[in-house]
Amino acid sequence: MMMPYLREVGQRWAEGHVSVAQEHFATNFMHARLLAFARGWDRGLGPRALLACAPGEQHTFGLIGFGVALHQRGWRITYLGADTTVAMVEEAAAHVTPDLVVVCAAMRERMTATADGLRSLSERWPTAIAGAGASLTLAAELSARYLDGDPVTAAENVSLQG
Ligand code: B12
Repeated sequence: MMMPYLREVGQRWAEGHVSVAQEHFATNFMHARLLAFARGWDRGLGPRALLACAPGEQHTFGLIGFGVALHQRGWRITYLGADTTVAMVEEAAAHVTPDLVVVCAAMRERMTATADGLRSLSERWPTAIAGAGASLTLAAELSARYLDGDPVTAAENVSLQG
């Protein structure tokens, strides 16, 4: 419900119908609403996913939506949020021993800038990349899994395939 709305805001913003202030208001509002759905998502007995945006990446909505959808399917979520270094992901992974690490970016450069780190991350932990900056080709280069499609469909696939 919120994802198409955001696209519309972005579109209208790009076309000049929405001011930067309105767009900031809308995104901050949306961020707070999405995180309200996320309450308690680290609890439970199911498998654990560790979620992070790539270094420099501020687009968190897709990742939060994915976390909410995955928690609804019984997974526990550890969420590191925007602009996360691979070292931070490694440190968190050592603490929570995730069943899946997901790194997300809207732009490909954010992934490739940290390619070596992501490659060594995926040697240690089951790692997937997602978002518009990810692709099947890039995932293959990083020896990672690619989460195709929208966050809800991807959560469904992960929970079905493990
Ligand atoms: C909200 C927003 C912001 C917010 C983000 C707030 C937040 N906490 O997330 C703020 C204001 C911070 C922001 C900043 C910027 N943004 Co912005 N933003 C958007 C906007 C309006 C919506 C993005 C969004 O969340 N959509 C909802 C998600 C779910 O949909 P989606 O992005 O289309 O993703 C699809 C898939 O990629 C996938 N997906 C996405 N994430 C994930 C995660 C998982 C796990 C999975 C499985 C799938 C998945 O699911 C979606 C549906 O298929 C878009 C405009 C638009 N029309 O999309 C621009 C947009 C993404 N932003 C853009 C840009 C350029 C920027 C800035 C560089 C602007 C600037 N000059 O400062 C900065 C960069 C910040 C940074 N360092 O990362 C561009 C990106 C263009 C590109 N790809 O190169 C867009 C497309 C706007 C545009 N038309 O130019 N932005």
